[in-house]
Amino acid sequence: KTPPSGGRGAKHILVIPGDGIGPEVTTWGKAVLEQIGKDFGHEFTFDEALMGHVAIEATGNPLPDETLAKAKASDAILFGAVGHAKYDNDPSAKVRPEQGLLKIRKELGLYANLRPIMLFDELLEASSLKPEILKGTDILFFRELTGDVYFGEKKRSEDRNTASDLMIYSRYEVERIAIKAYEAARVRGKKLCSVDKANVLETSRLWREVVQEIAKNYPDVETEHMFIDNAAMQLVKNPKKFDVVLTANLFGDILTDEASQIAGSMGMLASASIGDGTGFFEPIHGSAHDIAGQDKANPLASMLSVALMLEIGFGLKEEAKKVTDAIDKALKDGYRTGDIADSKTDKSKILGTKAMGQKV
Ligand code: GGG
Repeated sequence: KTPPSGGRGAKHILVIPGDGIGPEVTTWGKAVLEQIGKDFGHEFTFDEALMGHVAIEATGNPLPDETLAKAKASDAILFGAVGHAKYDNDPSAKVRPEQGLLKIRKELGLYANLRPIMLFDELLEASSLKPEILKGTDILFFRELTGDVYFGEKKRSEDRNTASDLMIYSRYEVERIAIKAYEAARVRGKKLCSVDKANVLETSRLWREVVQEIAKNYPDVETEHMFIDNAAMQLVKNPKKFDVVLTANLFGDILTDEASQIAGSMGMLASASIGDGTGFFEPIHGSAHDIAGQDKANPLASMLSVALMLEIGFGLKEEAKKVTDAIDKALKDGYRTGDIADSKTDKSKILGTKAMGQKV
C-alpha cells in the first residue's frame, strides 16, 4: 500500500498483543510507531483486539469475530505472540491459541511470510556461530503461510493409535509465493534457493516443478534447489551462500528458528506477512510464558516488525531506517537484553524490556 500525499495519510493500526510476552513487546512496537509519527508528522491511530489464549479465556474462541472484523478494517496489524504451556501439555485440547493465528492468516489471505535474517555487527559475538562464518550474512526467507500440513485435514483413528496430517499444496499456491520471492531476488542479490524434499514428497515435486517454471521468467536470477536436510546444514555451515530462500510453511517455520541463531537470538527476528489484504507484522518468537510479565523479553523483534510495517506496509523507507538505526545505536552503545548478552557484556548494560525499549 502506498500512503496518500507523500506518506502523510492517517493509518489505522490494530494491535493484537496476544499471550505471554506478547503484550510486553507490542507495547514497544507501538511506542516506536508513536515516536515515528511525531518525528515525521504521520498520523497513526490505534485499536486493540484479543487473539490466542487470552481470547479463549474471554470468549471461548481463539479468534473472535470482533478481532477479525477489526483486522479487516485496519491498514496494518501489529501482533505479539500466541501460545500457552497449558495446551502444549494437553494434546487432546480441541481449542488452541495457535488456531487463532492460523485462521487470521487464512482469512486475510496472508500467504507470504517474509523473514529477514538481519545481522547487527555488534551481535556477532552473541551468536552460537563463529563471527567469520557469519559476517556479511543477509538472507530473506519467503515462508509460504496458508498451505501445507498446517491446513491439511487432520485425522485420528477410532482407537486413537494412528494419526495423520495432510500435506497439501496446489500449483496456484506455489506460483503466487514463488513470484513474490523472485521479484524480491531480482532487486536483492539475484540469487534464489528453493528448499523442498522432492526426493521423498509429492508436494515437494510439485513445488520444484512450479518453481522451475516461474524461474524461466527470471533469467537474471540464479536459481538453486536444495533439500531441506541439506539446507538446514548449509545454513549453519555457510550462511553467506544464501540470499532469498523460498520454502513451504513447515520447512520455513523450522529453518527460520534455526536461522535466528545467526542473528543472535529469536528475540531479534521480525516478520511481515503479506498477500491479498491487510499486512500483518510480528516477531517470529512465540509467547515465552516462562519469562512473561518479568520484564525480561527482548522488545527488538517487535520494534523491527514495525520497521517492516513502515517499509513494506506503508512504503516509508526513511522512517523504517530511523527505527533500525536507533536499534543499531542502542546495540553499539553496548545495551543488551539477557538473550543477546555474552560474557563480554558490561553487566550494568544488560537491560529489561522496558529499559531497552526506552533506550531505542
Ligand atoms: N509471533 C509468532 C507466534 O506467536 N508464534 C507461535 C506459533 O504458534 N506460531 C505458529 C506459526 O508461526 O506457524
